[in-house]
Amino acid sequence: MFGKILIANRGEIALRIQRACREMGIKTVAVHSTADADAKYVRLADESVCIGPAQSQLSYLNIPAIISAAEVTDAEAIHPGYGFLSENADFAERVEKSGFTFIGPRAESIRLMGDKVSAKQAMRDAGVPCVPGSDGALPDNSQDILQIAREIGYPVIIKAAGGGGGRGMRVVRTEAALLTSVNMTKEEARVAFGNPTVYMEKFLENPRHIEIQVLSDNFQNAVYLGERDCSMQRRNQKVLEEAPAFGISRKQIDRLGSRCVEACRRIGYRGAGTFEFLYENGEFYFIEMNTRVQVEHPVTELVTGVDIVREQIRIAAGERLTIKQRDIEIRGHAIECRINAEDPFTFIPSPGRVTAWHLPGGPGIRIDTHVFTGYSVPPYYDSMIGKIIAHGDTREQAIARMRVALSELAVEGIKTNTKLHRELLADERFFQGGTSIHYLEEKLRQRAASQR
Ligand code: MV4
Repeated sequence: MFGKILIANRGEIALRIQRACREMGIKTVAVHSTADADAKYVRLADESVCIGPAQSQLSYLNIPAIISAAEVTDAEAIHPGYGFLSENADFAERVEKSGFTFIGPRAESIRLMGDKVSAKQAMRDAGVPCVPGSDGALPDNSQDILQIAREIGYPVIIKAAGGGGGRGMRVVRTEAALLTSVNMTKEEARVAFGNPTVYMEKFLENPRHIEIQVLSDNFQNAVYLGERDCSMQRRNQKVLEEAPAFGISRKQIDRLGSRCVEACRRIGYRGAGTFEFLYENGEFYFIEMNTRVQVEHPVTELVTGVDIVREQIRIAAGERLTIKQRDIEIRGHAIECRINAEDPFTFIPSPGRVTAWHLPGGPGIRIDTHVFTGYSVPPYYDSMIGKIIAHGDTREQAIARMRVALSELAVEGIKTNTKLHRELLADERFFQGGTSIHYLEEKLRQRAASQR
């Protein structure tokens, strides 16, 4: 096992990773920008290194500074967390070439999944169900593009190979709009991702976003830890996640999970990963794979009892998965609310000093946050400042516990989206379960209209 790990991230996930390390008896190195010098995870780390100014580009995305920090502190491995450099194949490669272990998949797997065309091809070859669409990249010839769209049937969606997470996409509803839309998406993709490659899919009008969590070791052992429903989102930012997904049978998840595990073995995947699917009319369609630990990993931890970050570290250290698929059971239900420092109506970020911070507690409540009374939320990074996760025997109990938790949460000095969460937890359609990826935005439109 590693003696010392450098955590190349900030905020709640830096603290989450640090806790896993400390539990395992591993020393930690925190790296931080000047804006995060007084952060809790910096204080609690065995060592810390300032890697640059507030701006992410010069600190948390500064590859040479992070590798130098690992060198001067004699760290053996680097955990990238989520966001920042976590899905940067060049970073993973440079970490390994510098003699450190990257706590994540091989650079080759990150690259494969980073290109959405190659990712989809690999998954299709491995028997994972995909959205019907072009076989790979769209050709240059206009007649061929028109023909592909006719075969798929309108509406279609044009997506950039270099995109993902909702960036570089365009819905096309008529043949008249197709070629212009393809060219515009290509041009935007060339500018944004340095890669003009685009592909085409059938556009699914009202799906849910269901994802499968996997863990895979270096010895062809892989397991799936069930699914999460992440449909409650606004502008591709998840707001609330839950596990398991309401109304989807275990049998169907088991079939899908087995395909994901098989795909992991085929591509020699290592570490934690998430297969993202759209779910519509009882069918799953693969869209993307994330090669990192995700923000919403705690809901899976609470329903499976598996410590995902600990497993990431064990796998990176070359240990075998000790968990067998038959040992994994889904126990009860978990819901996560992401707490953001933002206005609950305009969603404008609200950085600043937290003058009061009262957290909920009690049975089935987990809080992942780096915030404390007196902490200043810096304006330079993502507005998420913590997560409340509620677990119960049933979805109803998890909801009841989350409602109590949200009623106890008291934050002063900055605005948070707590009010939005309270409204959501009181929402009849949410209570029924199974709402689509468009539900929250529709609800927010109605809320805005009723304000006028
Ligand atoms: C889609 C889709 C409908 N049909 N693909 C957006 C994020 C990126 N991961 C893929 N996305 C979508 N792809 C087809 N063929 C709708 C979305 C989509 C979406 C997906 C998941 C979660 C939230 C979303 C919000 C808007 C659109």
